[in-house]
Amino acid sequence: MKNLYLEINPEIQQTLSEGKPIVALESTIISHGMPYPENIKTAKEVEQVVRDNGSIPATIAILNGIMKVGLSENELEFLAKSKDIQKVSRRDIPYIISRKLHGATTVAATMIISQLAGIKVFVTGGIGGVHRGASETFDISADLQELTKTNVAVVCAGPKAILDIGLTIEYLETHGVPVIGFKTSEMPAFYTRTSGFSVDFHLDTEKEIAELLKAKWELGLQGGAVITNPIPEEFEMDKKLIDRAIDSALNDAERNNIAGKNITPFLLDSIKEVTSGKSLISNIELVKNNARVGSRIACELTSLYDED
Ligand code: PSU
Ligand code: MN
Repeated sequence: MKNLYLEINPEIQQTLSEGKPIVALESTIISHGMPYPENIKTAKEVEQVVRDNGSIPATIAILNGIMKVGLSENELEFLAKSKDIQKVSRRDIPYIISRKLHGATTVAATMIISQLAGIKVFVTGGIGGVHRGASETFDISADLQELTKTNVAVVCAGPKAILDIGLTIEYLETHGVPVIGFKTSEMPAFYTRTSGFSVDFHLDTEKEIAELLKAKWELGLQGGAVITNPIPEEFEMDKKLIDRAIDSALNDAERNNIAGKNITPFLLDSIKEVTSGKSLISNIELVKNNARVGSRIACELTSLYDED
């Protein structure tokens, strides 16, 4: 049956039917993760990096209540500029659709829509996780739950250090989500290449990662995988600077009573201010780096399925 809520653009439709590689991209990072015009510039560049590495990019969002897979330049521009775009996670999808509103999709929502479209690899900057102080606030991103049940691999630069990385790892372990380090044994922390925590599995090639994913899904082991790809050294931030920025951002958030879905965008913006824009540059570069690796993983995965 045709899904009337889902619209896949012709290029993606064609690529899907040919069984060629596709990489999904999220839109919260555009609407709520970066300011204009850096957001639109980055969105376009990231799509280009995906193409340059062999896959077709499918940026995902909800527009006028329709889940769109693959956006036009005008649609990207709209997401980057308009103030009318809500941040949409799993919980928010039915409301945004039934009210025919616009939504930028988080990691969780983008995974759901990717799976509906038949896309297996998804690239973002950082995943949500267990927030610091979660034992009091219960603030655990819906991204983690999604990874336990939706069969999409997420390529990221690790959880941001604004989170409790140790608890995020514990949560993923409990729920059986493999965390892979691409060419690293240490969990990267978004702005920095290290965190002091280990990943579960260190793999050095995109092909090995594709083989792990294929084995997981052929065995019917439900859920995704987190592929962590450290920020390139030249764009890594000074640990002291970023730690100070995070502490100040967290204090700011508390003083302003920011909670729920507003906290991640608030912290990102506050960190950008405190680091005089340095964090934004790192953020842009790490997403492009993830796009390169994700695109190659998608290619390897397609070749593995072609061999069957
Ligand atoms: N990490 C970033 N930039 C972002 C986000 C995470 O570096 O914009 C977004 C992603 O869309 C992620 C969401 O899914 O924040 C998590 O929000 P929450 O913690 O409210 O679930
Ligand atoms: Mn939250």
